[in-house]
Amino acid sequence: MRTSRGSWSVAGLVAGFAGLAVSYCVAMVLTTRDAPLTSVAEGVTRLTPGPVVERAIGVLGHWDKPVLLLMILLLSAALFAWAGLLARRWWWAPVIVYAVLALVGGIAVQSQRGAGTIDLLPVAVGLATWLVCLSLLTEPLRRHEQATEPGAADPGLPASPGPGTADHTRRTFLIRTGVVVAGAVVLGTVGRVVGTGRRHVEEARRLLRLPGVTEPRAPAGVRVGVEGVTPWVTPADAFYRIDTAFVVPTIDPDDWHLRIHGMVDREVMLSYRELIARRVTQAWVTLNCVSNPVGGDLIGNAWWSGVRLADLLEEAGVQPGADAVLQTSDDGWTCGTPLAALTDDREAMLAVAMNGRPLPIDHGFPVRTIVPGLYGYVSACKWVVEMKVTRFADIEAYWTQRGWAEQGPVKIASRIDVPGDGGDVEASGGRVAGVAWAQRTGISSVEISVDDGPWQRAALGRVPSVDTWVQWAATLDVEPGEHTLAVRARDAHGEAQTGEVRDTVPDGATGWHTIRFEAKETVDG
Ligand SMILES: Nc1nc2c(c(=O)[nH]1)N[C@H]1C(S)=C(S)[C@@H](COP(=O)(O)O)O[C@H]1N2
Ligand SMILES: [Mo]
Repeated sequence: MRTSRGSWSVAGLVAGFAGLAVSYCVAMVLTTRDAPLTSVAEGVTRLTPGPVVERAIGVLGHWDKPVLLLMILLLSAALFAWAGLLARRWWWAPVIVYAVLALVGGIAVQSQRGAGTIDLLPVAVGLATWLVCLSLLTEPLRRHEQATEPGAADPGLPASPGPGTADHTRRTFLIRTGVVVAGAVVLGTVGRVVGTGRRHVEEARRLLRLPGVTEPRAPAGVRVGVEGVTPWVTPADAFYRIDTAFVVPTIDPDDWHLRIHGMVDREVMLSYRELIARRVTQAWVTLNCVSNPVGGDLIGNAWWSGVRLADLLEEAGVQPGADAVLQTSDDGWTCGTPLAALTDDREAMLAVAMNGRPLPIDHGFPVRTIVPGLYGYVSACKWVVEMKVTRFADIEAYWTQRGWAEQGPVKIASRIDVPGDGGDVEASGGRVAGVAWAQRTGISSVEISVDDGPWQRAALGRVPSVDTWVQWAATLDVEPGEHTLAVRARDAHGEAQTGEVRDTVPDGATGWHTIRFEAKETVDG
């Protein structure tokens, strides 16, 4: 008995749809963006002449998109089945079919607005799934054919295979098909649930109106006016992102609650509506990550709007002996924040908006904590849902369990933005610039040194408070050729940024940012 052509096309179909399901799931988990198949549909719509699209919409009405998706699915099904059939003769033939399909998917994904390399991941994972599943499913079919084909058997062995072999390979094929189908259904469903939740919350976020939240207006004089220096205000979509969430929590504001408990006189339970009905506080605060290496870019400056934590904690009535607040995120991440930082006069807040808009989901929507002067890992809890007033002696938090320091005050630091490492500058009159920060204390001066020479003062931009970074700029006058440039800052207490080189673990890197550059007679442009 030979295997039927049917089994081979079923293998192709099942492997094909498993790949689509996996790519869909990965796309939903990764981003809000459409799955590759949907991107292809959008690409087809974009490439179709306008009048044809209009006619189709005229005939199909709201059904134009489902019908197009269905047509693409049917075409894919035919190609998948064909790939399965081809596999019977030439193992490499389906690889070509899949490669072409993946290429089409990849191009469609990349042609979307704002697409990045990461958007190719669903396509790549889908392609890998096709190859693995197809070989899994066709392997028993191949064995079956070899076992049952006369003459194919090893001449040294008895001519006819044992009676169980054909049954055995068929059973293997059926079991594997079942497993692949079940896996695809599960992953497809997971993708759907994740994707729907995210879209729903995106919609809720878009419709929010936050009273008292104003547009970010950078104060006068913050910019030093050197081209290439990091913008003083970091747009939300350029703001660094650090979290441990594989799937970002998507919380409908109507479902959000914050519980303040532990060593307090009265537990506080707060809904989102109650939170945004309170008095809004707003501040420019520069947030940075303890894992930021010297010269790194895990730092950003934004206009945050929210509710002061000092007031909320006062209402709860903090009991004597407490020195910490254990914050918990909706995704289970925790951090321990010094109580004093949440109750003194700094603008420690439950932030609901970033740069005048509701927080982006990735940055903690609907509510996160912002505490000026502390690294994010001990303070800036995104998707915060619980605050327990407690003692450091009694708690451990996510990163402190993993070797990072319990306390995480931001260290004095400075960075060269212009020129970039290895860049060119005009030897005489060329401008160099960057940023420096010492949140809570403020920067009093920034100095640069060329080739380890004497330190020279840079000019500083203005700042609205001690809690933001400051831009600096200086003018060079050096011989043409290769040089190094180093920068160091001093805080408002007169403490100088240390040149001692230390790693980010356990409480933040130190050392002077130093780059190489080439001084030229003239730089074009
Ligand atoms: N829920 C949650 N909040 C978190 C984290 C996290 O992993 N999960 N990471 C923290 C760290 S280490 C930093 S530096 C900041 C980064 O905030 P951002 O992603 O908005 O820039 O968030 C903090 N809040
Ligand atoms: Mo961080």
